[in-house]
Amino acid sequence: MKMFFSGGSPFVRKVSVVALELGLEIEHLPSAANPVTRDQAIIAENPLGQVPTFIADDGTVLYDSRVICEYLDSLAGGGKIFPATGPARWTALVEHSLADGILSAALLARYESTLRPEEKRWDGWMNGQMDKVRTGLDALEAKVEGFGGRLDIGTIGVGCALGYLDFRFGDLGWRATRPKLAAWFEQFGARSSMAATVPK
Ligand SMILES: N[C@@H](CCC(=O)N[C@@H](CS)C(=O)NCC(=O)O)C(=O)O
Repeated sequence: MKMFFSGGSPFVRKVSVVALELGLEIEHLPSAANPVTRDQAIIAENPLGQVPTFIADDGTVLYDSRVICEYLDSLAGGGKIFPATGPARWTALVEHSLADGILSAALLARYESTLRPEEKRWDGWMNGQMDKVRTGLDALEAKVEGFGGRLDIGTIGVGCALGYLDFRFGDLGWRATRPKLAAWFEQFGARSSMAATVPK
């Protein structure tokens, strides 16, 4: 199994954490994913040119991170990271969507401030994306007591989203008004799968 990899991508990190938790090994393929310059090696496999893009042992190409994570879970027998049925499944999937939504907004904000030429930047756009991050974090603060010691695609997604905010938005200060989320992340981030994948 191989995956186009970027050490700074929170979506790649999510796949890596799932693989580690399931005891699966994925070879890393170098990548230069970028929405402006675009990586033709990835595009040859995935027209969206994004990481993570995954190539299974039988050559099947999978994207995006949601599909790859579910595939890995199925390789490990299923129902381990994605609860198979019932309320636990829908809870985890909605948390996963919320975490990915926070990440998508944060990533768009980052592209705005690092890729877009300064004279073309639009504060309203940036503020809207960062407000999405804030309202998403507030919702997580309200939900986090329900996380308990759960390890599933919901909690892994949230852990990777918080890790990305610490990595790229260190001055956001999200912990100040979200003490329960901060306490949960302190513990969850200490898992060996999370410690082994901290972005550099
Ligand atoms: N929905 C995708 C999002 C992946 C994504 O946005 N990856 C970023 C890196 S963090 C990327 O490849 N950006 C380059 C691009 O969008 O062209 C997933 O869950 O895998």
